[in-house]
Amino acid sequence: MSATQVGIVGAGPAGLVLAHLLQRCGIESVVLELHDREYVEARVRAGVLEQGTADLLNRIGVGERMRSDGSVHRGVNLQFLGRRHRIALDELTGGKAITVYGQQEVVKDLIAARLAAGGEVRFGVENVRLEGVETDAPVVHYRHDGQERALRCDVVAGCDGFHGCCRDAVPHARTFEREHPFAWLGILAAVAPSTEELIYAYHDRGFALHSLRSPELSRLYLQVDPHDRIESWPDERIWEELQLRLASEGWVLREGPVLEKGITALRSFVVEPMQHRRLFLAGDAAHIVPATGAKGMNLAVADVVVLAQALDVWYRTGRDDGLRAYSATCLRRVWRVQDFSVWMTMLMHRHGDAFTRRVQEAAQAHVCESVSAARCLAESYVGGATL
Ligand code: RFL
Ligand code: PHB
Repeated sequence: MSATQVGIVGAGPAGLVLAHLLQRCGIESVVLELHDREYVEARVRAGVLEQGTADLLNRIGVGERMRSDGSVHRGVNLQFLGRRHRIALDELTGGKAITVYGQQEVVKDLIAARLAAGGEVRFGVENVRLEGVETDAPVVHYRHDGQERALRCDVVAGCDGFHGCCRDAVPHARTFEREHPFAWLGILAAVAPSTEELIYAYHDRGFALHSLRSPELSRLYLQVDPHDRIESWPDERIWEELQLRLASEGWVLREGPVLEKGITALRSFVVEPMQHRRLFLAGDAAHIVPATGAKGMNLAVADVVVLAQALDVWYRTGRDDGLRAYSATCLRRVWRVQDFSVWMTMLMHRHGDAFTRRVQEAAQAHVCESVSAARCLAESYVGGATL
């Protein structure tokens, strides 16, 4: 049996950032990942980093490519029935901004830095099972290279995403869940973005979003029915729908080859508590927010910052109050972000009856007309302080 101080299950943003933060405090860890490195590095997901997340990546020394290839956005556009309204993030928040940089690029940077520093990431592990998380010596069992292996640790960090196994090891957990009646069809297209800043568009035919990845790559989304299948969305239909929903006078949406496409349900999910004795859940393993607020990866990073600080104090002084407060500390941010993400979702998607739509239109007008409403949106969008 091998041993380490912190066994980390999952090499997504949560697991990899945690490994870096611990290494900086001199705490050893091993990361166990189900998929191979190529798969993890190619998975197209989030794109928006809050100011605090970008600052943290810079602080831990993995921000070089983000600074050169990512782009800092000082505003976002909301579009209601063809009329575009810019939210000046920096002016409304005292100088804060977001950074647009693909999650898979963040993951590549984290893996490269981890391996360069001599840290361990075991890719392609199967059948992970946790034993003894209620004791002082939990063990992570797994299969690797056809052999049964075991990793003894002081603490296990469950960073294995929404479909992982660690959450099941929290007994008496309470889950809170809402399936929103929409899904997002997302595409990555080989075409220069038609906009410098994101466009969130509300339209009679449904929501659409124009995001970016690089000077040659655009990322776009459409609200679709959660039961829709990707086969019923050939590329021509996707572009046709994007043209309709994003249309604005004097503006042209450029089209290009679709490199990747998929449908993801919009879901809200929270598990309480996020810990059980020596097991701590972080990121999507503990909570999912609908993508409209662009918060999932940022929340994952915020959790592991709290965990790393608590572990640092525990190892240095033996004080465990930070660890005991872990779940409560994280859940305060999680529910605030859930509130913002659900609000943004309801503001921007086509849903409900005629009454709901009138209320929605009033909320849209309020954001455009009231500086304090716009500031509230901007502050939530750029995110709070990451400890
Ligand atoms: P991840 O990234 O899912 O990583 C979990 C890792 O654990 C592995 N794993 C296991 N490993 C070992 N044993 C097992 N049994 C395992 N089971 C799973 C998985 O292979 C994986 O490598 O979770 P993490 O680290 O918590 O990070 C969360 C983020 O990935 C997620 O919240 C975001 O992608 C959400 N999200 C967005 N977040 C943002 O902050 N900004 C955005 O702009 C944004 N846009 C999005 C999004 C998510 C989307 N989709 C596809 C769900 C847009 C979309 C369309
Ligand atoms: C993305 O670029 O993938 C993205 C941007 C904003 C969102 C969600 C996803 O709200």
